[in-house]
This record gives sequence, structure tokens and C-alpha cells, in this order.
Amino acid sequence: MSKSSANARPLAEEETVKAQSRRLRGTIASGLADLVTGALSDTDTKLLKFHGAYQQDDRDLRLERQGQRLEPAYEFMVRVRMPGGVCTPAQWQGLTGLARERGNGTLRITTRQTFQFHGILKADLKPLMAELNALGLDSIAACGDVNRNVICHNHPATSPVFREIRAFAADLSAALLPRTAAYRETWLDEPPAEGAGAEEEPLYGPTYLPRKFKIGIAVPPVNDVDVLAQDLGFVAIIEEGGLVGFNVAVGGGMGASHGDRATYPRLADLIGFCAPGQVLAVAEQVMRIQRDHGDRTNRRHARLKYTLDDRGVAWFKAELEDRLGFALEPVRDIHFESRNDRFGWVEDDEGRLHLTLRALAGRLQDEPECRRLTALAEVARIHDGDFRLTPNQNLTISGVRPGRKSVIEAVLARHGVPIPAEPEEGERRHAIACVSLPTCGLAMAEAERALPGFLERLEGVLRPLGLSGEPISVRVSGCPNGCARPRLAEIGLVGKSLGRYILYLGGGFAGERLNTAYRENLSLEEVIAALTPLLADYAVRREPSERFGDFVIRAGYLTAPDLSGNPSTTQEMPL
Ligand code: SRM
Ligand code: SF4
Repeated sequence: MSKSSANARPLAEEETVKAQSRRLRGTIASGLADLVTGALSDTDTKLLKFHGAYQQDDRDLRLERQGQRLEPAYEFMVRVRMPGGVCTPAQWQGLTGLARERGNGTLRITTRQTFQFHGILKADLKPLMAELNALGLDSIAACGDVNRNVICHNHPATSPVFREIRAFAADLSAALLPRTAAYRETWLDEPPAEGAGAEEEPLYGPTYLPRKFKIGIAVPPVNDVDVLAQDLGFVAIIEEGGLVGFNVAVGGGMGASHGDRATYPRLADLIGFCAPGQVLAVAEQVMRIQRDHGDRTNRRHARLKYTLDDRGVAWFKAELEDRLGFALEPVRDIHFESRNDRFGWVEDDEGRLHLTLRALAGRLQDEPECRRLTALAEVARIHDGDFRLTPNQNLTISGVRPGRKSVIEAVLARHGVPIPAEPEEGERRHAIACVSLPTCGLAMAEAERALPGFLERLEGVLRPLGLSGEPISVRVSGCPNGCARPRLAEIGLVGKSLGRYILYLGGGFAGERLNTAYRENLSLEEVIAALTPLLADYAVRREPSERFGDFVIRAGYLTAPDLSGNPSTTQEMPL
């Protein structure tokens, strides 16, 4: 679609909401005070996202509530802004306390290296926000049409330049924040200053971006951030142990709608190299181009990936360089080997220890056999390093002094938390699932809740084939929005309706290739049945080191036309 035809159409409703919101204030403050209903107004729920919160309702209870003629069981989700996924032990303890006192007693690690609280009632929302800020954290711009949580690879053993990279993530996040005082007024009772409601938004302007915007920083050889899924990706170039700059990738995105061929996942294009000192300028100008040229009439067509496809990558690069006032250098050689977390204990060059633990689908909670939430809060009381969340929904207890190793192990053991050893059963380690039911309003099928049972059945197939240790990536999303980045998995499941999934195969092991629809409308039993002969064939005919995603293509399993009609599934980036 050309820009002129986009402009001939009316603006999306959200554009008016933003324009009339007095810089994202709306009537959220007075709506919170109205406890007759558990909900906010439609307009305020749209604005609330910019403050990092979503109004939801417990979908497990919908029918029952309808039968009782009650309003839905409204509750809120709050997403923390935590650039690079790093927090202190004190913050960890505070977050755990908030989850218990104000939420549903769980913390949820997201695919963008942060925490979500679920199940917060309206009356608890403001106290939770205030207490979160008292911990030195916030939720500004964690959702909404702005730059979201900036993610980066953060394991010290594989990221020698970790401190620098993490500083870039934090600086980018801070530099790209909206300037409105709406958040501080609404949640922290800051008195309105002169001009409140009409503050300058030098970067965003009064209607912010057409849609969400995401930045990730990868450090080869690990592509855990899925750098090609980001609107703007930076790939660190390290020479002789030092950071010399970044390859710049633009236009990644995973979302699509079933049956709408105009929407599709897309891998980012690598367009050049920039020096460390140019990163902020590049990010700011990429966002400004999207602000000025993104489609504000159709939110399904409003991400940067569509601007790039409509206008061309060459146009985008020329526009960027024009705005920057300098040319990007040619892309440098990069090589990614994996996207997986490195589990278990690892020692860095300075003798500090780092323990990466599995948190299946990112959910930290207390179960009878395994009290993860309690165990980690207890570790936080004795730990003097930091905690790091990974984009694979796991966590690292980082910077442990050697003398503390056994103490931490004892705490974890007491609460039944397993310490993964290498090699361990592959799928269980490298699987991701989005939240989906019961909180996600867009979910079509189970994801997080279906993952453990699905993995168990899959392992039942893999074990006798001798494939248990294979690090095959498995990702499950409850709908085609792709929050678990399932279209980059070797085995990707995307929910179509309750209990039914599209099975995608053939994604690249390091995130370099999208997968292709293989079978549609399958139950999880049928998914296992469809995978069984392919995995058996893989066990026998694979070449040394051949990945499952590559094998299904070489063996000819994906010759049928892609059922999704996705124009970019054949795209493969040179990673
Ligand atoms: Fe997402 C919407 C959860 C990462 C693409 N995502 C949602 C909402 C807020 C549902 C809604 O709009 O009502 C989900 C809340 C569920 C709940 O109950 O908590 C939701 N997304 C998540 C999380 C929690 C999934 C997880 O299990 O970890 C991730 C939170 C990330 C964070 O901390 O910021 C999450 N979402 C992603 C990713 C992965 C990524 O960013 O690397 C994607 C694909 C990449 C992309 O953006 O293209 C993603 N989420 C979407 C989309 C599709 C956007 C599109 O361009 O079409 C939606 C729907 C929308 O925006 O309209 C969505
Ligand atoms: Fe919800 Fe769909 Fe995202 Fe899963 S992929 S959290 S179902 S929007």
C-alpha cells in the first residue's frame, strides 16, 4: 500500500485517543478512584498501556460470571521496564513481595527480559505502581505505541562486553522514554507542573508512534534476543576483545492475523554498521522515520516492517542516512551459533560464578514439589551479585562469590528447585510459551498451560530415538501475534482455536530463517503424531551436526506451498 492511499483513509481510533489524552493522562486517575466497577473506561484502558499496564479479565471465569450476571472478573497485568533484564537482589525480594501482596502470587518472566504481574485488582493497581517505583523500577512505556523494554544478551561468560552492552540497553531505554509527567502524576501523586497535559514530546510528538517499537542488542555467537525479530536490532561487533560497533538491522516483527495475507512475520534487514557513539542517534532517527511514515490508519499495518516493505529498504536507508547526516559503514561479518541459554554454573574470567536456571514458560511460583518463588526470594536475601532475566524466559543468579555456591545450592535444593546440568533433555530447556489463557484477551488456544504436557509427550517420542539431548527449539503461542516468537522456532505451534494449532517447521537454529506451515488445525495429540515420523527419520538420516530445522527442509518435508501464504518465509538472513 502506498503512503498516499494510507493517508486517504481515516486515522485509526487510537490516534484520536492519543491526541486527546492530554499526553497520556486521559481520565485514568479518576477512573481508578471509582470502585463501583473493576474496570476502567475503554479510552483509559488504551492509555493505560503506555503506563505499562493492561486491563484483562480472567477468561476461565467468563461464562460463570455471565451466568451470574456479574461483570467479567476484571484484573490488571503490569509489565516492568527492566532494560537488559537486570535487577538487584533487593529489587527481586521487593518484586516477589508485590506479586504476593498485590498480584496472583506469581511472577512471570517475559520473552523481553522483564517481569509481569498478573491478577492485580483495580484497588491494588496504584499502590503496586508506587511500591514498584520505590524499588527503583517502573513500568513507563513497557507497553503502548512507544519504544518498549530494550533487551540484550547478558550472560557474562558469553558476553565479555556485558557491562557496555547493558549500558547501551539502559541508555537507549532512558533516551527513548516519553517526556510526559502523566505517569508520575497518576501513580506517584506528583503535583501537575505548569503546562501539564501539553508537555513537549520532542521525540514522539503528541500522538507518539503509530504502533509499538522494539529494540534488541545481540552479542554473537548467541542470538538469544532474536535480533531479526526486532524493529531495530543491533549486533555487537567485537574485535580483539573490545566492542568496535554494531551492525544495524531494521524491520523485524512476528505478528500476523490468521487469514489476512497482508499481515506477516518478517525478518529484519541488515543495513549497515555504526560506531558505538552513533547508536543513540541511529535509534532516534529510525524511530522518527517510523513516527513520520508509519501507517496511522490501520493498526494491523502500522509496524516498521510494513513501512519498509511499502517504501523499500533502499529508501529507508537513504532517509536514515539523510537524517543522521552520515552514512552507515558496510555490514561487518557476523556469525551466530545458537539462541539458547547456557544452563547450570559457569565461571567467568574474574572467578565469579553465574547460575542459569530454567523457569518453564517463565512462570515463577510455588508449587508443592518446587517452590521457585520462595527459593529465589531466599537466594536474594543472601546474594550480593545481581539477577538477570533471559529472552528465553529463564534467569541467571549472577556474580556469585565462590564461597556462596554451596549455600545457594542448599537453598534451591531445600525448595525442590532443580539445577540443570549439561547435557539435559533438550526440548524442556529450550522451549518457550507465551502467557495465553486465562489472562490474555487475544488468546485462541492454550500456550503456557499446555507446554509442560506437550513437552512430556514430545520427550516420550524423542527418548527412544536417542534425541533427548538435541537442542531443538520448540515455541508455542496461543495466537498468531507470536509473543513466543514461534515463527522462528524449529518446531512452532500457533493457536488457531481452542485445542487446535498450526504446526510450523523448519525455522533456523540461530534465528536466521522463519519456519513454514506444515499442517493446520491439529490437536496436540495430532501434532505429536505428525512429528513422530519426521523425528524418526531425523534420528536415522541426519548429517553430523545437522539441526532439525535444516533437516526437514533438506529431506523435502516442506515442499508443499506454505499454508500461511506468508511472502517472507523463504527469506534467510546471513547470520
Ligand atoms: Fe506480546 C499483545 C504478552 C512479547 C507480539 N502480548 C500482547 C498482549 C499484551 C495481549 C493484548 O494485547 O491484549 C499479551 C499479554 C498477555 C498476558 O496475559 O500477559 C502479550 N508479549 C507478551 C509476553 C508477556 C509473552 C510472554 O509470554 O513472554 C511478552 C512480553 C514482552 C515484554 O516484556 O515486553 C510478549 N509480543 C511479544 C513478542 C516477542 C518480542 O517482542 O520479542 C512479540 C513478537 C514480536 C513483535 O512485536 O512483532 C509480540 N504481542 C504481540 C502482538 C503482535 C504485534 C503485531 O505487530 O502484530 C500483540 C497484539 C497487538 O499488539 O495488537 C501482542
Ligand atoms: Fe496472547 Fe497471542 Fe501473545 Fe500469546 S501470542 S500472549 S495468545 S497475544
